[in-house]
Amino acid sequence: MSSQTIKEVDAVVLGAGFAGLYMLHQLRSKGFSTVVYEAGDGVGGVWYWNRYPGARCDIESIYYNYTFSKELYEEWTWTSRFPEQKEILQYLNYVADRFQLREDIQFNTRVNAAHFDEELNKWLIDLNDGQQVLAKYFITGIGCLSAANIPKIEGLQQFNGKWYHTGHWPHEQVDFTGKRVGIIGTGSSGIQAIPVIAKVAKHLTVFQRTPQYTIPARNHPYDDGFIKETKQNFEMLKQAMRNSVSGTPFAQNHQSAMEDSDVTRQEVFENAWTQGGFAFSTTYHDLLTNEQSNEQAAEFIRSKIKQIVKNPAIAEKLCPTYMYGTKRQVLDSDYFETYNRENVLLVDVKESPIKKITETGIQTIDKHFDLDIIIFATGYDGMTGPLFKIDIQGKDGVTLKDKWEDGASVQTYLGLTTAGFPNLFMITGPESPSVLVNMPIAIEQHVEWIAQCIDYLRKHDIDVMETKIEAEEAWSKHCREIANGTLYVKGDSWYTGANIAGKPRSFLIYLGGFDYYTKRCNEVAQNNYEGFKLMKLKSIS
Ligand code: N01
Repeated sequence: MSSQTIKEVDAVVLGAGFAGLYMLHQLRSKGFSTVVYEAGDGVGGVWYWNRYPGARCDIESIYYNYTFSKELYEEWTWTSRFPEQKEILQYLNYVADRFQLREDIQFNTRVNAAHFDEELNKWLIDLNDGQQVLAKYFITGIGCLSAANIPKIEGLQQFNGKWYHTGHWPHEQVDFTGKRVGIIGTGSSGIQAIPVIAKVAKHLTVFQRTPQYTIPARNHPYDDGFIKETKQNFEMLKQAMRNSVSGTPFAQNHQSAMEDSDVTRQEVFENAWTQGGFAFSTTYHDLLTNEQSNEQAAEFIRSKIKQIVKNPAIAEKLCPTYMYGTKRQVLDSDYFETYNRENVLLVDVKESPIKKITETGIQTIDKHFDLDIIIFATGYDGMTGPLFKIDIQGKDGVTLKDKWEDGASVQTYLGLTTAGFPNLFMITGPESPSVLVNMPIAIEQHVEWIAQCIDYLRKHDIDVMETKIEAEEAWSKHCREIANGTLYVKGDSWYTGANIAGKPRSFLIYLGGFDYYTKRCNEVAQNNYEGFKLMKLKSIS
């Protein structure tokens, strides 16, 4: 093929969220020509798309930001403990302007395909506007949860009302006043949206398939003194987060829940419940490895649900029975309290499955529910879903989907690269710590590693970097071994792919700790990128 008319850059980055923005900043500051392609018309990634009512982060705002710039940390002031989507989006817009990133971002542009050209040793990238671009490096920053799951329910197209997915929420305000609303799904998105919509809608019907363990977020505004102290402690906080197990500066608890007496354990859980946020999940170290400990936590939350929800029959339906924490811990604001409202109805779709969507609402096997608006809070095809949406083709014409057998046999090296796909990097890819770590911190670590790696390749005149198969086999085996020692793998969740009909089951999050993971990535770099084949063009031809 001729590359004469095709635009060429050093690196193409996908997505202008936390990952893409920082990747662009890093590469540009090292002198690499870089372009970011973003499907939306603005920056923000997940925070651009998820504008549903009640959307906010479940990591505390003072930790949920970049740490690469002290100045940036000092300039930006969060207003509350758990930031609203709007505020995070404002932050990312501020970052984009502060570091003049927009000039190298092409908005409203999707990458349809990226094929590795073995003659040129470059990635040929096809955009949805028909343009093509060549890049030495192809870097995905598309997140783990960007492929929306809209269940195939018969009749959706004939519904006369409006319908939305939480992850593709319209930019204009949706007015629920006087409306009969139905919401399908009670994960993090549904649980955030339900209390907010219930306050405005005429009536809200919640179609619940699996009840959730959710903990009060106990969001509150920050006071000036706290913010000042946090900013003064920036360096300490940064180091604490970057050297931690989870990307947050919390000390790890090494105690088993079964070591405490019943009374003490109740007190520990009660304190965490009162504190709100993720404190509950860190009360004991073995909540996700020991079934007995897990059941203690689960029973505590069930007892809270029964205290809060006045109607015992509804409370019973809201009590989860799966193992605590094997789905993502949800944080809420008045979720269970919402079921005490007269205008809210809970429908258990395991008891009474949805049969179809009609012109006027939802028909379960027992009853028809008249609705003006249907909301799908039905989650995502996680981890591999966003990557499989793009036709990524490596050497010998093999696509990522083929290599990974639609997700049945995912193999990566450090969750960053995969054999047969030279010069491809995945920010927070499968088998990296990703979603079980504070994401901006996980992203920074990946971005810095990738930027340093590309810089190393340039300094050593290396044109092609490719993962050795034995390196990725060893990494994947290590990931699986750790995961199999936990209860996560027993859960039916998007972590395991069980939420998507027909998706092969696999657990693709590295659970060995962010601190260990970072150390391992650094060792690989220090050992001149062990586990990779580093090739100069002269030696290839
Ligand atoms: O999606 P989910 P989400 N019929 O997959 C149900 C992050 N996040 O968008 O459990 C009926 O968790 C499904 O039922 P079941 C966070 O990491 C973070 O809520 O599969 N129901 C479930 O109840 C989170 O974990 C934040 O049986 C159907 C729900 O839909 C991740 O995103 C906020 C169904 C989907 O829950 C995903 O959260 C929001 C069907 N056919 C999201 N299909 C914060 O930072 C699915 N369901 C706070």
